[in-house]
Amino acid sequence: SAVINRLDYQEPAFRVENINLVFNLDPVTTTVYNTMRIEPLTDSDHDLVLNGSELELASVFENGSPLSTERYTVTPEALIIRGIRQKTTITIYNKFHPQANTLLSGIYMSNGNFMSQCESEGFRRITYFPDHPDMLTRFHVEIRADKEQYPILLSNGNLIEQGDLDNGRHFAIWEDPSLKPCYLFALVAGKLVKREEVYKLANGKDCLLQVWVEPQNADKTEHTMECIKRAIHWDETRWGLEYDLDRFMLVATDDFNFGAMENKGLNIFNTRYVLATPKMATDLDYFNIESVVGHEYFHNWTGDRVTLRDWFQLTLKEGLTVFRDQEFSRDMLGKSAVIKRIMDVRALRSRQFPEDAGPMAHPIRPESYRQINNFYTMTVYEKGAEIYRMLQTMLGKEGFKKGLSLYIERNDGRAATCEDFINAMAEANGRDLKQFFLWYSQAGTPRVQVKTYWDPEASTYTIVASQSTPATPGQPVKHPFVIPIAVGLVDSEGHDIPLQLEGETAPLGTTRVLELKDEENEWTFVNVGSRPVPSLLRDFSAPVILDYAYTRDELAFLARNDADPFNRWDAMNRLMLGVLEDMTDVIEMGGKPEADHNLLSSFEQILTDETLTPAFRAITLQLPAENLIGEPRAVIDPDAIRKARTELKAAIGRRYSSLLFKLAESYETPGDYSPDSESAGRRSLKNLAYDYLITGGNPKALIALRGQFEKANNLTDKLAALTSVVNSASPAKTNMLVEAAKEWQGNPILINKWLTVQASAGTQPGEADTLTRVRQLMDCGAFSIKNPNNVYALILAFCNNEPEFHRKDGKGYEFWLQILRELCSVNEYVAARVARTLDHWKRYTPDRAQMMYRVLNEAKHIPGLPVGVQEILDKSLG
Ligand code: B3K
Ligand code: ZN
Repeated sequence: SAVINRLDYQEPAFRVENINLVFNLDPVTTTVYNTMRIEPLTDSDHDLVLNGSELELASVFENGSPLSTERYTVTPEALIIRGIRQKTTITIYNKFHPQANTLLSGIYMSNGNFMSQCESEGFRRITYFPDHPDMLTRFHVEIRADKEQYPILLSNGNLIEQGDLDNGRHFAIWEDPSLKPCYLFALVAGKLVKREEVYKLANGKDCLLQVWVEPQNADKTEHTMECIKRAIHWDETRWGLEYDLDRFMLVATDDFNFGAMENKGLNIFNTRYVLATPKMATDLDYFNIESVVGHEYFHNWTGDRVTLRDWFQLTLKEGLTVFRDQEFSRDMLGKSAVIKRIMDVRALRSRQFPEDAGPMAHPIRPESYRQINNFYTMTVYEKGAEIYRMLQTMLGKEGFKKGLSLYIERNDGRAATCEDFINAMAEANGRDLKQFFLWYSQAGTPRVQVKTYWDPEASTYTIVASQSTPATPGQPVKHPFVIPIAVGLVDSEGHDIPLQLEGETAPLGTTRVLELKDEENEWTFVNVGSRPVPSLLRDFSAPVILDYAYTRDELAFLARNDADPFNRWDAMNRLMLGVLEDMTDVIEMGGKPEADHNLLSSFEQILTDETLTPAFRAITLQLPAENLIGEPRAVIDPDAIRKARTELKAAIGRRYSSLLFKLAESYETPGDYSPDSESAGRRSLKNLAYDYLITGGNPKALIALRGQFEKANNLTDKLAALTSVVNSASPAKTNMLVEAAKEWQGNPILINKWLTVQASAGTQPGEADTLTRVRQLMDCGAFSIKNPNNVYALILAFCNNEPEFHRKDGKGYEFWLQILRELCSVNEYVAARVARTLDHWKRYTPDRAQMMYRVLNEAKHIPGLPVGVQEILDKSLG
């Protein structure tokens, strides 16, 4: 169907003053009475368009009397009412079918409970309504349901009344005092148990906090509750933003299309971001739960109270809220804060940069879409977050905070645009942000090329930076961005030089943010008596690709000495990437690659540097992911890349075996499990050491890992052991997988991890290939194509397993097509995500590219192809 364009936005012609909903819940057919107080806003003769999708309309009334059929039209997508000239009351009686709702949008069933998901356009699958984010209204909701089956009835806001009805049914009435768009509506009903606590807000008011889960999960929500309290407190102290309702509820479900949802006062979460015990959640899970709980909570201000004018503004809430959750996690980490920055940049480079360089490239505020669900992307979220971070870097923390306060003050209770945000920032700081705003409209990752000149006679050091941004679909030519480049200069002793720019009277600090605004700019530092090594883009001050001709010696030097911990990590990462590129080249040419000695000695230095935290050492010594190695290559050959990476890992494992062993043993974490960053760091370094060792073929490592697998009191160690062994040649993996299945059975989150370990593994000589095993796992009883978590854990994990998915015989692509076909009739949103795994087909070896091209074209003929999937296929084929 049609393309929606940002510039076609039209102000609503009606206002919905309030809505009163009465639900009669039934899994097969649920009925809704929907009464809206409607006010026309213009004099002109507009029709009232109420969106509706897969609904059964029973009847329509105006002010209590049936509306004559001449006054309205029903289409598969809308109910259109004509002739509303003054304030009036419309009542609609409609039905829908929760159990048949496999799209998991609207109201659907999950393990016998009713759950809802409305963002972006799910509310129209519940009842007829102007389903646009700028349509703010007040909700009054009555839920009626069987009392025994559905003892708990929840919706947004405050519980006004509850009681019994006839026939074993009961009801609850909820009223949300806030104005909200319908995408923030939520309804939950079923057998749920809660953890609850009364928490004192900074303003002295009590707030009731509740975490609702299925009964078998009652004991797994302690961590989540702690995270909610931390998030509330952080938002109060860092930004002065307080919670505004008497209660905050969070509900967990196993059936969810993505991570979580910020419905006003009633967040709904995928169980994987809620449930945690030492035996079912890894350190990373504990950490991610904190960040997702924070994210959804922070939406209360950036998303809910200030919402969006239209979906094109998505990054206004998402980019900003990701930025806020990143800052939250960093603040919670204390002295290990840089770890979070490293993880975020790693994700940006490995998933957003490719998106920005591919056929789906779009600005953080897209100009058009066919299916908005396709635009909940790494670009809108993660690159978006970088845009807000750059503002904070340029305006300073205080300046940014002032701007955010002004933005919120002006837009509270309104549906805002990205312009509203930038204008507030600009005004609060007295700055012109016109050029900065290009970050919202131009796609593509800018490349910043830096050259440096040291003049020994004048003792000056000049930095010349130039920028260029590649063409992206629909945007052949780009204007220069404003790019904040944080710079330090490191002397030969490894110390930062105090920085004084030409024209300044005294040095000021050791890190400067230079603003690159033109195609090329230069800066000259004075009093630079010896040649420094530049530390560029500190803390990753802008989402760009930095080109600077570092020698390997310089990278090794920075990895050891840079005062900016992010750049220490980055230097090591660049060094490893460079070596891996070379090794891949050699393999592609049929040679035998060798590990670089500079890299090896840096590896050893960092490994043994006790001044660094174990967490930092672990993350710095992890080899770059395969897709990052592929990214800069002219043609991607996944086999060569995996081979190079495995060889390097093995070489390191062999070369430093005794050191790695000693280290692994000394970083055991005895005693009770705790997910704190210090203990997590120790585990991560230990498991990294074992992984190098087992890849190097060390038999003692296998024994140690089997022991760890059996005895571990926490999932981090257990899963790390399993993963390392499964990726090794050891036949021990078979038994370990069987044991894990026995122990994890019945816990969907653990079973998903079990599926992922297998879908991500390589094929060892003599074993059944990974694809065959994936097919078997689909039939193992623990997998359902209707459950998105299952699909992500098994299918998506396999599609991201480069050499196995991109097998030379093309069977991976046939599998992709078969799955896509099935998913199209089950859940088109999940289908669209799977479809995207081929969007880089052009980058691969010609034989592979051709086969991908063929299945992409075949996919276009899937009967009933949803427009969202079609949009992805069309763009991919470009
Ligand atoms: N706002 C939701 C995402 C909704 C996705 C709809 N396709 C969760 C979040 O970003 O916080
Ligand atoms: Zn969000």
